[in-house]
Amino acid sequence: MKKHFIYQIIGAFILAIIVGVIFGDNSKYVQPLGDLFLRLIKFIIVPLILSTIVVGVTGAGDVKKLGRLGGKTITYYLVTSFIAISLGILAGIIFSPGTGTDLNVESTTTEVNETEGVIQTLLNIVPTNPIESLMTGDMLQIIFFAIFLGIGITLVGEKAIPVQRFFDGLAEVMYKITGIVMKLVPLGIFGLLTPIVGAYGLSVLMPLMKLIIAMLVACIVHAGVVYSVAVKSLGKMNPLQFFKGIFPAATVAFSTCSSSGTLPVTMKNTEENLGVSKETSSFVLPLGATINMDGTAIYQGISVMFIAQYFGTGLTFAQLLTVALVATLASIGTAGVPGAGLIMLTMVLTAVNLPLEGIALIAGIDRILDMMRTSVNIVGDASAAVVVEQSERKYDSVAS
Ligand code: DAS
Repeated sequence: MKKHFIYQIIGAFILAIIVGVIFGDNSKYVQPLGDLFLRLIKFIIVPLILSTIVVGVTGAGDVKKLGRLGGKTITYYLVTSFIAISLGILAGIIFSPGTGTDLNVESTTTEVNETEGVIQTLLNIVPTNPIESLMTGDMLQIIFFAIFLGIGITLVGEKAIPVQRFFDGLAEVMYKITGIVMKLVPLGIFGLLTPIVGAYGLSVLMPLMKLIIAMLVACIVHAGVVYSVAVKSLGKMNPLQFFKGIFPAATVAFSTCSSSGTLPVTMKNTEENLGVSKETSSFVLPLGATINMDGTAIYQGISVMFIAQYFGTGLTFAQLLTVALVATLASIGTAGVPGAGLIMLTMVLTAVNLPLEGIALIAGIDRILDMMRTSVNIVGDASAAVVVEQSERKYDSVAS
C-alpha cells in the first residue's frame, strides 16, 4: 500500500471531521460524493464476488483441498465469532448503565414482527433461482452459487475449462476495475463521513456515550488480542505488520459501514500488504465478508445487555447462552451492508423476550456503532486469510 495513499485516507478523515463540525447540517451537501463512491462499490461487488469465489474454489485444484480450505475457514470464523459474542456480553455487563438511566424512549409500539427463525435464515442461503440472486445482489445466495459452480467445474475437469477460463478472465477484469474505483477511496470517505459528523455532532452522543465506549473497548480488545494471537501464533506474522497492512481497508469499512463494499479493498490489502495468495483470498474473503462478522457479534452482545439492563430485565445463564448462539448465527446471517446488524438485533431480542423498544434506544447512534463493528468484521476476515494461507503453505510443504 503506497504511503501517500494512507496519508490521503487519514487526511480525508481529518477533513471530514473539521468540515462536519464547522458546517453542521449544511455539510450534507457533500453526501453525493459519498453516494457516488458507494454506487461504484455496489457496481463491482456482484461480478467481483461471483468470479473471485469461482476462481478461489477452482484454484483449490481438487475437491479434497477445497474441503480442507473450507473446513479451516469456517472453523476459524465460528471460533472467533463465539469469542466475540462472549466478549460483547461481558462488556455489556461491565459497561451498561443501571436501570432507569436518563434516557427516555418513546415506545415504538411496533409489533414483534415474525423475524425469520434461525432455520429459515440458513435455508435462505440456498438460491431457488441463481440468476435472480445475482440480480437482487443476495450475497449469501451468490456465494452458495459460486461455491457450487466452482465445485462443479472442478469435478467436470477438462470439458469445463472454457467456463473456468471465463471466470478467471472476469476476475482479472474485476480486479483492474476495482483498482480504478479504489483510487476514489479518500473522496468517498470524505463524502460519507462529513455528513455524519455534521448530523451527530458531539453533544447528541453524550447520553449513549457508555454504549459507544463499551463497543470501542470490546472491539479494540477483540481485535488487539484475538487477531494478534491468531496472526502471530497461527499466521506466523508480526501483528503490527498485520494491522498496518489491513489499515486502509479498515478505514474504508469504517466509512462505508459495508463489509461487502469494502471487499475489493480488503482483497487488495490482504494480497499486496499481507502476502496472501489470490487463491486463498478469493475464497476466504468473500465468504468472510458475508458470514464472518465478529464486530457485529460483539455489538449484538453489548446491545442485548444494555437493553436488558435499561429495561430492568435480568438475563439467566440459559438466556445468555441463547443470546450467544442466536447472536453468532445472526452475525452469520447479517448482510455486509450498512445497518444490517441493527435489523438482526431484533432476532436476538426476540429470542430472549426483550422489548423491541430497545431498538429505538440504539437506532439513534447505530451508524457510529456500525462503523466500529464493520471495521472489526473485515479485519477478522483478513486475519482468517493470513491464518489459512500459512496453514496451506505448511500443508503444501509437508505434502510435497
Ligand atoms: N454494516 C455491516 C457490515 O457491512 C455490519 C453490521 O451492520 O452489523 O459488516
